[in-house]
Amino acid sequence: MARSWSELLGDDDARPEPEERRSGMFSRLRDSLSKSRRALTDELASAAFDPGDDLAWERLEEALIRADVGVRATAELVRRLEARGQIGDLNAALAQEVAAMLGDPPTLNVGARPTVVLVVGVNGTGKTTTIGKLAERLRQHGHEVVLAAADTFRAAAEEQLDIWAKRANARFVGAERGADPASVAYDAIETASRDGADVVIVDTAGRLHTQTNLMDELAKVRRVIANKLDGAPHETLLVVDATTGQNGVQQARLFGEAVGVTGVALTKLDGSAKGGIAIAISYELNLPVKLIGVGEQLDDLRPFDADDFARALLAPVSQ
Ligand SMILES: Nc1nc2c(ncn2[C@@H]2O[C@H](COP(=O)(O)OP(=O)(O)OP(=O)(O)O)[C@@H](O)[C@H]2O)c(=O)[nH]1
Ligand SMILES: [Mg+2]
Repeated sequence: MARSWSELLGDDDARPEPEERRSGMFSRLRDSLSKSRRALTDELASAAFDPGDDLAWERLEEALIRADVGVRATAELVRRLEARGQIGDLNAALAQEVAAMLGDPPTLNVGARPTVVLVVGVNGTGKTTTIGKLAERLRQHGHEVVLAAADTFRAAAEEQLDIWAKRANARFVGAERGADPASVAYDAIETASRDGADVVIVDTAGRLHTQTNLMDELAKVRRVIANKLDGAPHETLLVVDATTGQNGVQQARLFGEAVGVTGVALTKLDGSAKGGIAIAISYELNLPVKLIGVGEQLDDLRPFDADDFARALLAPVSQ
């Protein structure tokens, strides 16, 4: 049974009216994308867009590439805009095409018991923080959560996850330092199955996508999870730091080859001018962005909404 991430996490904006709530969330998203938006729209806003002007198309392409949309996604966006003939308001037209390219709202299959979410990524991208926020939000919405500290590389990593587990009232499964990360994942699924928990989230040590032996270790974690429970992991989330720009595409490609990534959590969008990477990853690799991190607070993790993202990224600067 697939459920949307926004249904799973809800939104904790207290305003009662859905419209008002949406606009509150939207303005926060717009604020956090302000650097990315400036990088993109400063270029575009300078003159009215004339589809007959080749230079205007060139400027548009350059602006998109500079904003980390990526060469292929940029070419596709331009192709779609050209196919429109009349463009009118360029920002609005671009926002529509970006939203269409980013696709449907992301879902998580929660029919299984437990649902297993494996979280992977390069060092320091925000894996543990994202897991902590996720656990707390899932708990708030009535899901029993088990956190697995399969980052056995650093003692501090386990402590950090344990703190989040206590805060979120989630079960915590750890191991001795240096233990096999795959065995921690195994134990956590066993614990969750025994206790009837709904979701297991497996934290892993950060690693470079180019470190073959560490990528092999991750593939083993995945294999052990898959052998332990049919259909698991139900989600393999790659956490990408939005400030890294195009390297994120390469990370997604190589992690995808090693462990079959099913979705991306794009963090630190709040401090990044490279939010366009969301479009590059999802178009070039056909890999949906499912969650975005827009700060260090609990409610700064949110389900990705293509329409809101596109509008926030391309809203006129004066708004
Ligand atoms: N501004 C901002 N900071 C974030 C976001 N997500 C995470 N961080 C910060 O990024 C830093 C690293 O976060 P961690 O969760 O420890 O990253 P990690 O991927 O688990 O790191 P390793 O386990 O060492 O690979 C922390 O200071 C977080 O508070 C975000 O969306 N926005
Ligand atoms: Mg960590």
